Amino acid sequence: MTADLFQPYALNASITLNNKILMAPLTRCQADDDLVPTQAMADYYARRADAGLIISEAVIIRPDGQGYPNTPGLFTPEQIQGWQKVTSAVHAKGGKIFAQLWHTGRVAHSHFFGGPTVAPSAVKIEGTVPRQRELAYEIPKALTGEEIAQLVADYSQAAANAIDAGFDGVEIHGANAYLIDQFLHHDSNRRDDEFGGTPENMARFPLAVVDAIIKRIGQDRTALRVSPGAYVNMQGDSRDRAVFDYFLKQLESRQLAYLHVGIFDDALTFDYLDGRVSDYVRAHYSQTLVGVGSYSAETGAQAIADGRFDLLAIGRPFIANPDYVVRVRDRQPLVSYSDEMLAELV
Ligand code: FNR
Ligand code: 8K6
Repeated sequence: MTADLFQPYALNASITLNNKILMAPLTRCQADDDLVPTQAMADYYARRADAGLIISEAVIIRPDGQGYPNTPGLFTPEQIQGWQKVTSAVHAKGGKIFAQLWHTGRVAHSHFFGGPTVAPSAVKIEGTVPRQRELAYEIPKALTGEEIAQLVADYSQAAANAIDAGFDGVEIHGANAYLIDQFLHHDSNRRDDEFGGTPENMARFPLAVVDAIIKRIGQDRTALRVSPGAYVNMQGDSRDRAVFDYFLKQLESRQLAYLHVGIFDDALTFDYLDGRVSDYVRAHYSQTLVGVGSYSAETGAQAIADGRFDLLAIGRPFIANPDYVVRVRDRQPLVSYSDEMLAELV
């Protein structure tokens, strides 16, 4: 059953993956204090180069996108050079790597950049920053139309920087209740201008980011992660369904490299999506879909065989097993993941 995972897969005319196992994006908070990737990070990614595609940990596009300590950036020359070390180490071992482009929106904290935090609307989330629990989340400043246009330009520049840094492409982080996702859900988007209120308006900024990046680096190198199901830092709202129905329909014409579900456990069901997120997206989007969320190689291969998605992303098991692909291929036992493993890059 898992043999099919080891078949090559053509994302498009320019990129063919060696196998169907992707390393999911995994924030590790181990960049240096200038948010520059380190040699230890290059070694960590190189050890995982036999994944069909590595999706990098989320990378902030500009300072006010930061919501956690020591998350790497892609907006200074030093950060671009740091990533060059990572991408050349991965390429030297025959691997491929996309950069995940990130702005946390209202999940940012002014502690990291001097404030203010920005979001579609001035609605804060409850709680405190992981790893820095003394920092309570703040009421964000609602973005102006001009500031939204600047964000689109900054995403596009970060995509160009990713290509300069040697990445094979980018995955736009449109998932997990961060900035782009905040525009797509009614809980976080209360706007009454052209960026809120209707599905067309709520999808306007996300589509502008997608289109600007496609224009800059090409559709073959542009991918997107989405979370139609609200499960973290977001309240679900049945009206969100119409927003994603519209958004996914619009994405069909963009010919992205792939679309990736953002979820921790794909067994979760959502009333307003009539079931699992992956099944909802598959029913509304016909091109390459990446499934994820508490799968094993066996259950993921079964889901691919059943036509539920095309490629499998693996997260936590890849932290515990740098040689995950070889272990699955050779039927060797896996090391179980535990949260303590996050302390160190192995
Ligand atoms: C994540 N996840 C995540 N997702 C994302 O889009 N960008 C990110 O930077 C991160 N960072 C991150 C860090 C850590 C420590 C964990 C555990 C998870 C979510 C991840 O990509 C994946 O969707 C989930 O981990 C579910 O897949 P697994 O782990 O069940 O295979
Ligand atoms: C610890 C700093 C790095 C954090 C990066 C983001 C990682 C993930 C944690 C998000 C919270 C997970 C929520 C899981 C919800 C499960 C729903 C059933």
